Amino acid sequence: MTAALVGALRAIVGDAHVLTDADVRATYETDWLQQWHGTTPAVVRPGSVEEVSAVLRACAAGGVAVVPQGGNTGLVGGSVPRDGAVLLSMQRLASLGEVDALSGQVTAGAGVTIEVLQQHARAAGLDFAVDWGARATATVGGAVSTNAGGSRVVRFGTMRAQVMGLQAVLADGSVISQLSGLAKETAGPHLPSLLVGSEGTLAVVTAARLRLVPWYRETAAALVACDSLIDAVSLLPRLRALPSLDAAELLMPEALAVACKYLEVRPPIDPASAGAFVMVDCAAHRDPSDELLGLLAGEQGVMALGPQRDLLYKIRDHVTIAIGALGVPLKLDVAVPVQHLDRLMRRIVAAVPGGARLVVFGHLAEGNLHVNVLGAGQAAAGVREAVLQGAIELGGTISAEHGIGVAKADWLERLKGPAAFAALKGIKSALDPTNLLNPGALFPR
Ligand code: 2HG
Ligand code: ZN
Repeated sequence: MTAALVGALRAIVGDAHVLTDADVRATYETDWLQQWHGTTPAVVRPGSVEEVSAVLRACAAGGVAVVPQGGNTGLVGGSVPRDGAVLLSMQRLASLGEVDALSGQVTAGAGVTIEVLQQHARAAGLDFAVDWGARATATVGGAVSTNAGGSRVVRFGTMRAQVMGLQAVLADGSVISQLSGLAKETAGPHLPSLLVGSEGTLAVVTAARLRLVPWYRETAAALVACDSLIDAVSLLPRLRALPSLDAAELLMPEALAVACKYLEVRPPIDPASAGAFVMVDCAAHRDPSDELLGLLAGEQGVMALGPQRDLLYKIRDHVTIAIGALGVPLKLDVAVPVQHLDRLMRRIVAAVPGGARLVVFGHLAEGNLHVNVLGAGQAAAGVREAVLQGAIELGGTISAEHGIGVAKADWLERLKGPAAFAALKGIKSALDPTNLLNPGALFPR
């Protein structure tokens, strides 16, 4: 990167927002779990869509690629800089529009954190539906770019279902903006939908028009102890029949144990006493405890209200951090049609070598398993192959909610098949012919 380009970037965003000191860059160059590392000549922090546009034009003119980054809570290396690319931090695009009660929507800058967005919606009596443990740091732009999921997908769908429109900057610096939030529009292909899940490879998302949902203040949760994963899956029809069902999370015994140990709390149920645990959460305008009690009749489990429910969520939210405290795991995020979940789990268990530690948890209703293997050593590549291939063979996916990033770029064609992959590559080269945007992520080099 030339001094002239650094000078041009400083002129666009201001000296204070082009970070070149190694110490200051360091937090942007490694992900939060220390899984991915890279270096960038400069972290650039634009404060407006116009600045993003000018930065992309300057980088294109200088022939330097750009890696966009939100809260840096990604798990697949998609927002960690590589190969001399400029790191485009989106955190300063943190403006939040007023909640529009008529449409039940809000416009949020890409750098708004999920937690701030939720608080903003709740102040207006509404809620933002996508939620997961990294809410305090993860941003709207990152959630859009990875089509984030989390625990409430069973009720409200993924990020894709919340995005009513987007503003984004294309590789040539032009701005596309569709933020009026029309719930109905059949005027050709929907560009915002194309950008959801595109991991910053087709455009840089600068703002999103988002659907809000009712804020259900009455809640009741339960931890159900099942004999096996098959028993956990067979709970689903009864869970789905609960009008207030808000989450159905899966904790395999090791995940429950690891999180409780990390938090130094007594597990609500002895992890060794069951084959799988389902954390059920219900939320409604009226107390859903009776509904949940009805489900629990005949099941082994504990009801968790108020502070106990908070503790259940705390345990669930800390599994990732608890695993990270034990080492850098092999981390995979796969999903299969729920009827095949047990078959997938058997393949996973069979692939993990003796001596390695397998921690599995995830989102039961979507057949989504988070596979974490500690101490796989030389066997890691084989485990990865078996798990990803297993998911594909069972009709599933190699990424349910974390994205492809650089971690699984070499698998995208295997998942999609040649025709779909060629179509995706055609879209990429039409929108970003010089491969300026996040090269190496999503599409293999
Ligand atoms: C979650 O569900 C996240 O908590 C992280 O998707 C999953 O650490 C993981 O494997
Ligand atoms: Zn998850």
